[in-house]
Amino acid sequence: MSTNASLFERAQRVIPGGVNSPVRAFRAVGGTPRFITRAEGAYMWDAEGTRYIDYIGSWGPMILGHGHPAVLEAVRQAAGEGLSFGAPTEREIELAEAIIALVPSVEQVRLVSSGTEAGMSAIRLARGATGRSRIAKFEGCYHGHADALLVKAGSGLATFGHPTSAGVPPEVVQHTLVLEYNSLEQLEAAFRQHGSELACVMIEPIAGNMNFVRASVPFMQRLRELCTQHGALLVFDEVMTGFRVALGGAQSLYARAIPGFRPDISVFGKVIGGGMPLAAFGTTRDIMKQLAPLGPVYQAGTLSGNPVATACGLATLREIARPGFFDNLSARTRRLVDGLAGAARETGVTFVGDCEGGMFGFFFLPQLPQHYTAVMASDKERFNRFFHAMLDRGVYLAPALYEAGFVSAAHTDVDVSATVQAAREAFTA
Ligand code: KE4
Repeated sequence: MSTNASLFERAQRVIPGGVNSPVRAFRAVGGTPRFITRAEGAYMWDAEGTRYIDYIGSWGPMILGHGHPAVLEAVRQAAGEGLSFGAPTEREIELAEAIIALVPSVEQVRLVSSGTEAGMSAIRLARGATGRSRIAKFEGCYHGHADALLVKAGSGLATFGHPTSAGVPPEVVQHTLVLEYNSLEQLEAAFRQHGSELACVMIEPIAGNMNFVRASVPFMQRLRELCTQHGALLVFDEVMTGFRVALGGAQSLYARAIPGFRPDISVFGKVIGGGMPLAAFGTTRDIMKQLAPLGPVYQAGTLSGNPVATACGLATLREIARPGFFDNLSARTRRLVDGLAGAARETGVTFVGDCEGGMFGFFFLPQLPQHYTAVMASDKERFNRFFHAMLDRGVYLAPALYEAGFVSAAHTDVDVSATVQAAREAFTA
């Protein structure tokens, strides 16, 4: 039988870092990544036969748990009819209709194959629709690896960014402004200086790429006002939060707090593919008519709207739209976070957690951080020890302190209790 270590050694010979996405390599937490052989419900098994309670869920898509019968049946049926046609199908219409029915701000969607592709296309659409080049994002938010978005804050207030990755020419990110998340001061300054030049402002409404940081309601309200006032489009990156924190995504939560709130463009991924390569971006019909073949903004994809992926996504959306689904998921996720906080109190560990729907995060900090600098002040070594102590106890958390966690409908209260018990031990490991 292959071990995780032997597989990792072999993988590194033929795949950079042994992985097809960097975070999987465990470099942030150290140790050997687990090579997963199969998953079912709330569990995954690695190459050595060890079972884990899975709080990654493929980084969000597996909201139903692994191997949901209705999803597997839909995929089997679709696969038998054909894997890919490169021609339109009725199922793409059905998935578009399902997304639009759940998200009032969206009148039309374009299906693509990854969150990166959706975010990149949303930026291009915003630039094409406004005729403006400059964009703004927030430090700590990740919107996929399109060049224009691999950027870190410039020095000083509201200055244009510098590349965070080699291979991204500085001129590609010179139009990208990077602001501090939840900073009204920087928001006001940015719009004072550049408001008329901004095509869009892109934000993770709940930043799962900073573990779990909420944009405050006053901040979001002001962002919406300034975008409207200056003609910049507000792009909600709901790749992680969409159909995960609520059936209508994070925007439905802000619409409850801010009357009439809606973003201009929404980006989706993860859950809408149910574990298969599928993402989407959408907005009003008026803006979407800028897209080829109707308008001048080009965007395309060989496997966009793939018939098997759309079957998987549709079956997933049908299940999460069932009455009570999010009530149950939210309650179970809340029980997990409260249980972890209780175990931390019992063991005298500084800990704070938060959750929304089936998404959660926690920090070894006295209070919830509001921005990237505060998140990165979290005790990294302590997190890494905790991560491995939990992994050794059969609980698979996100292998990085800046990543969120995910609960599925397949997680039971027994799983939550087992996780809390493991944490009680792991906090003092
Ligand atoms: P993908 O291209 O990985 O499908 O989506 C990019 C993306 C866009 N927007 C948000 C808010 C995202 O969280 C992501 C991807 N999330 C990461 C986890 N933080 C995926 C895991 C990985 O990179 O392997």
